[in-house]
Amino acid sequence: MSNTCCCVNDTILNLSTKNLSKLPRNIARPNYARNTVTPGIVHLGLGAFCRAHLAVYTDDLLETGITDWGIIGVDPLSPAICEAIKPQDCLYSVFNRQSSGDQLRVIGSMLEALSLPNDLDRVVKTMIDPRIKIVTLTVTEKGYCQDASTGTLDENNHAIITDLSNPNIPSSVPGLLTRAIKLRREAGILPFTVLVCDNLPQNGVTARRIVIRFAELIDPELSRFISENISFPCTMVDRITPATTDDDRIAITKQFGIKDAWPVVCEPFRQWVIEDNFSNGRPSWENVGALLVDDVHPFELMKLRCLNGAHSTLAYLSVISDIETIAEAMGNTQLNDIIHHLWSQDLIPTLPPVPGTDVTAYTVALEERFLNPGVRHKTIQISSDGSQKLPSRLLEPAISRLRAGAQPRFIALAIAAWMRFTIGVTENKKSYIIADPLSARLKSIGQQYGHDAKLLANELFAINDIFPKELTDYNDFCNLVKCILNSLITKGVKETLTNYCNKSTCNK
Ligand code: CS2
Repeated sequence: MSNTCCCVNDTILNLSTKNLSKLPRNIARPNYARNTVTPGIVHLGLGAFCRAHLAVYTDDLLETGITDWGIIGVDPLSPAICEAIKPQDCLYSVFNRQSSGDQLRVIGSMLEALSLPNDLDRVVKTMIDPRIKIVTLTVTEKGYCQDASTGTLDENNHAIITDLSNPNIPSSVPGLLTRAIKLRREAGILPFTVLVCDNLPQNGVTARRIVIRFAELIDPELSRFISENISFPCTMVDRITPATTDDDRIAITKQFGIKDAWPVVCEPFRQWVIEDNFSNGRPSWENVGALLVDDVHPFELMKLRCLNGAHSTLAYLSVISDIETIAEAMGNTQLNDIIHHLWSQDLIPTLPPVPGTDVTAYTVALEERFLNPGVRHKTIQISSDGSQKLPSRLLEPAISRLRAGAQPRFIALAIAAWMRFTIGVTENKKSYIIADPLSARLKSIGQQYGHDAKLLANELFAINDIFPKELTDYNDFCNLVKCILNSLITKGVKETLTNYCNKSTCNK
């Protein structure tokens, strides 16, 4: 890889169809005729993840000569990414960062970009186009409007209440899916498959339960139709993609001589395991590296717990102790040790056998991935939405260890770190934003009780949207969390970890 700017006549090229053939030679780009590709997928959620994952697999597929699986992207939250890539003919680049040299690849599988609520009519029309056979989703955990305590639809969610009273103008993901399914059915068009690509446990099963419940509340007959005719395969999706920064945009221009309004930065690794259960056909993603299986669950548990659980643990311990990125955190000897204990003692023992996978080797590879210095994955980014993430990443494995009679000491540490995080101020007295659907409640608890570990923990443990009663009934475990929290508040992360690892604190 060359670090010198390699532009045509020293001009910086904007990304566009017209400029594709003029791009510097070290940039990979679509070799297929984009104008022959027709849409087969509507994707909801235009963030970095889908553009570095689903769209890349699909781009690989289009390279094999297949033409009927282009993607129409929809941003359900904001027009920003859509507005950025539209002038580029929906082309964007994937900036793959690795020690052997950064690589840039322009992706062509996104044919069109729309956003909500501005383009609602067009989005719905597209979703009922008979050529669309799959609706894929990356809308984050909270996008599903799930009630964490029941695992089904959160009927008190504001967007759900609005959509139930006006289902023809949906604003939520369950509302939009239900609307499109209803219109397709009325028009006699075969239903699409709903392919969830978010980090939810049993993501397809969960989304199915939520959509069926939503439909039941407006039209029980439609709800029956969904349960009998629409498949919601489960998936395990993996690629580390930090939020794009201006520094990334500048680095791309400097290294590759092009200007991309909204590139995606990611690691080289990617993995996609998909349950092979599609009601209306599917692309042959298995030809481009995806694994199509009967049961995704073991893969999903391994990834949610070992990767995402370790991420969240590192994120909370790091934000409170002013460590900015996962690479720095994993490079810190103490934190590195903690993660190894977390994997070996508290998480790996909860996993069923994962076909074709040596889980210990998986964690060895994870360590390398976390240490990738090019991927500046901010700990504050990962700290977001803890109320949605903790249950599947750390609380479920904690319960599984407790049921087995073991004390998951390192999960207790992670929970205590999250509790300390709700105080909103680092050890160096810097404030940070607590981004979470429950942020108002978490902040008010953190501010009111942050001086007292017991009170703080009691208030947080009482949020049953996060902590199931089965977990909080384990008194010794809760007391352990309180003890660690007290140490984090009074002594800080470094001293707590030293004492905790040599068992001179909270070790009864
Ligand atoms: C991260 C994930 O932000 C987070 O919570 O743990 O986005 C993680 O990077 C991806 O799941 C990796 O596939």
